[in-house]
Amino acid sequence: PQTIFRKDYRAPDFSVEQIDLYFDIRAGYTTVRATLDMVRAVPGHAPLVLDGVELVLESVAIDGVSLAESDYSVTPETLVISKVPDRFKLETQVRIAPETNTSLEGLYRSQSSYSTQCEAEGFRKITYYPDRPDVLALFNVTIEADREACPVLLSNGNLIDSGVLDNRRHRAVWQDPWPKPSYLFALVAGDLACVEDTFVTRSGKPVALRVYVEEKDRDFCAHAIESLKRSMRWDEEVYGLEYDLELFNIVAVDDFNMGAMENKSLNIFNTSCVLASPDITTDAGYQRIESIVAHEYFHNFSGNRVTCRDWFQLSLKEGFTVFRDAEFTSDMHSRGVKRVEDVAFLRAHQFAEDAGPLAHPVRPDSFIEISNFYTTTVYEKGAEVVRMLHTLLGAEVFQRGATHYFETYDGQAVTCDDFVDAMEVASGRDLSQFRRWYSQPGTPLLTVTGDYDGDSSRYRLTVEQSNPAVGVASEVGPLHMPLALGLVVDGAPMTMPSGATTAVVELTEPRQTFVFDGVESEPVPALLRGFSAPVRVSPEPDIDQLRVLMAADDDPFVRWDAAQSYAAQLMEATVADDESESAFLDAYGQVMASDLDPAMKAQTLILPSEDYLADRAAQRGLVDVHSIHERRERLKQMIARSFAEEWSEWFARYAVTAAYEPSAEQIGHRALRHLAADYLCYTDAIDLEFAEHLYAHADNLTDRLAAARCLINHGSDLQRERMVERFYEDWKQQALVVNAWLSLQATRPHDDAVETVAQLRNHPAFDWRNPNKLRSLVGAMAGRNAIAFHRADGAGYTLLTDTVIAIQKANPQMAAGMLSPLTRFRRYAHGVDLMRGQLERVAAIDDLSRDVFEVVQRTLD
Ligand code: BAL
Ligand code: ZN
Repeated sequence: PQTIFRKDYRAPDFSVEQIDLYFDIRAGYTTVRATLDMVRAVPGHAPLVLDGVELVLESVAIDGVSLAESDYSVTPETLVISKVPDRFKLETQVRIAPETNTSLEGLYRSQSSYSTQCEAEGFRKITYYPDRPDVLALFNVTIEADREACPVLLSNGNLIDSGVLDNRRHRAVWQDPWPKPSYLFALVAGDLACVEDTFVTRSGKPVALRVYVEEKDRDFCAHAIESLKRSMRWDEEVYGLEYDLELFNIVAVDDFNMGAMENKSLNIFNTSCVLASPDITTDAGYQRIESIVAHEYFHNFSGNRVTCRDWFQLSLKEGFTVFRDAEFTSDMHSRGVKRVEDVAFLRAHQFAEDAGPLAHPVRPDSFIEISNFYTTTVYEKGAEVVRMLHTLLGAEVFQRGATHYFETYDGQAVTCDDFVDAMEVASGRDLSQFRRWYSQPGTPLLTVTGDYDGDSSRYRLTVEQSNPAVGVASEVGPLHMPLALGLVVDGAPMTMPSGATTAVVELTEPRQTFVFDGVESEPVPALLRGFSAPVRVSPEPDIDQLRVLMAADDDPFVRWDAAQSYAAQLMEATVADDESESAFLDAYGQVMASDLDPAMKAQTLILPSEDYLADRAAQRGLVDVHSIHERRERLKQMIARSFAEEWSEWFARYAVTAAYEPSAEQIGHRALRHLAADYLCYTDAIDLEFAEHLYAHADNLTDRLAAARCLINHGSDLQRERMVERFYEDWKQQALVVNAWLSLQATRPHDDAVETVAQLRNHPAFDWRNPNKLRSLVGAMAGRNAIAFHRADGAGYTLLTDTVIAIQKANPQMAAGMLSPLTRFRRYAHGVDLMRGQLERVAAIDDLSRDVFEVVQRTLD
């Protein structure tokens, strides 16, 4: 397969002013006629090269004249017409087969509906087209299908005509007034129920909001609709952006590779990211749905009205939109909790990606298959880069920059540099050094030294920056980043000359010293407040300093981070030491007794994840997942025993008696109750009766899963088997709950979870074609069950690899994504050869898909 380089970008030879698409949907095949009004954009005689994959070409004509076969050539991925005029109408007719399209790209069938997924390059599976984001066209779409099988016919924009045809068929005609790239095209045809609401924009324009779902899911749409309305209002209030059509559709689809897709005015969602009810959705699920609905809505401007010039610029829309949705969530709920959740995710997943063979810059320089670059680096690190601009420039200037960006580039396909340009214009600042964030992979390291002089009440903080992934900083140049910090003096954050307790200093040099005067006694520096830059800091504060930060700093992130570091350092200690352990338990008890709000308290009391501990271990040498698991379990046992009475008391105290709602208060209380339940499993006082009781009396999925996890992970064989059986019997009608049931079994931290997962692949509830099932079962075992996945005999690796091999032709995108846990093989103390062996087994396959080929090649290189 061919590697594509960013440096080779060339503007398109032809533009498309308008495309008229006609879909004739029949059982087993669909005919697509496309009429493109094309104009030569670059003077010359370049041939017309259109993208097209798995299309059966039936006819091609230019300006009404059919072409002979000798006038064009067809390859597996292109249609080439060597001679075309400067302006012409191209008509093609192709036949496609949505029913047998298992890649879930292009037009495919899912349950009773036909639907599309075109980002990044799915449109070329629908018709011949210049399938690249910098070709923007007006789309008119006519859909014809059977009235009974497909009563609902949807595409982008406005419905301008519809009617009944002969032979039980009907037609709908959609026109999108906004020019768009092909990746934002969408079509849905099926038998779906519609739940409707209205939003009135700030200028008084009513917008119809429609959510289309399977009839059985009709009652699960309210949360998504409320989330959508909140997002629409927020974008008006914060960014001054008002929705630009009179209709906004969301469609829920069960078979979907991604979480959701921002097609213009016709968002298509994975059912798991839109359907909600207390019985099928967890507390975290409610929050996730709200943020994904918001994310897709925000793309209407950051992505759709201003789009990407090429796929190397993917973070232009994704990083910015993740930043926007995070700010939305922070404004709707707790800013501190949101920040902590996001940093925990970034550290556990993006830091590992940035330290492994698949590391790439936020704006990659090359790819074989763009689908492989929908990564935590492009999304989450990209959002951190935007957040740093926000911190450096301040909210007001940043907002002016965003407005300038949306106004200047409206209707255009632009680059990450254009985004930074807009911020430069708004701020009058030179951000050229900041741009390095877009081109440098790796997590930078800040090495800090503090020096206090009591005589002059002066504290000097020296910061050196380096990037271990790319060598010494001086070779590539230091990065420009904000370091937000405070000084805790005598048990309280010191007020800085600005009047605030936080100072934001700017790092631009390899080594800088910052001087603080009027510091009355030796301070404890609170560095990286709000996680102001996606970096590591070394050395970590020592235990005494961490205790001060946990108790006295006024930044929620710093307090949480101090608690994480404290627990991590204790688990990493080479010798267990009673004094340190009891000091830790003392600090832990103080957090339990503190007046932190319940959600933040739960976050602070949850021990660092095994993924985060693995990332830390990888900084020092090789990762021993079993040792990490055992040390964490040991600490849990210690905490469980020390606070056994408190956990019992909490379990009773935080019982929610009111009917379920996903409110901050209830979510916080449930989090504390489930934390207590988890610890109760480590005490031998009871026979998990509390968990049986919790399951039996639950009115929501969050409680049921917490109870089931206790019984499945800690119960006797009989308790486990009974719980597994009962849960399935109770919920087998709800696909999304069945997915959670699969994950419960796949993540049981035990060697034999591998056999369980292998068997469940033959269960009637499992479906090889459905990405949610693959992720919930095999993906969960490989990504969230280190004990099973890294089993000494390699059975976990083999199971994952067998699955990847089984699906790699049918769904290359999923297969490549699922390989990810194997790609970090070099960092493990055990299993390296077995993992490499599995990757080599994949590499040896003859007809490897491009997606999987690229991942394996980059990993083994
Ligand atoms: N654009 C793909 C899905 C998303 O990031 O919204
Ligand atoms: Zn997105």
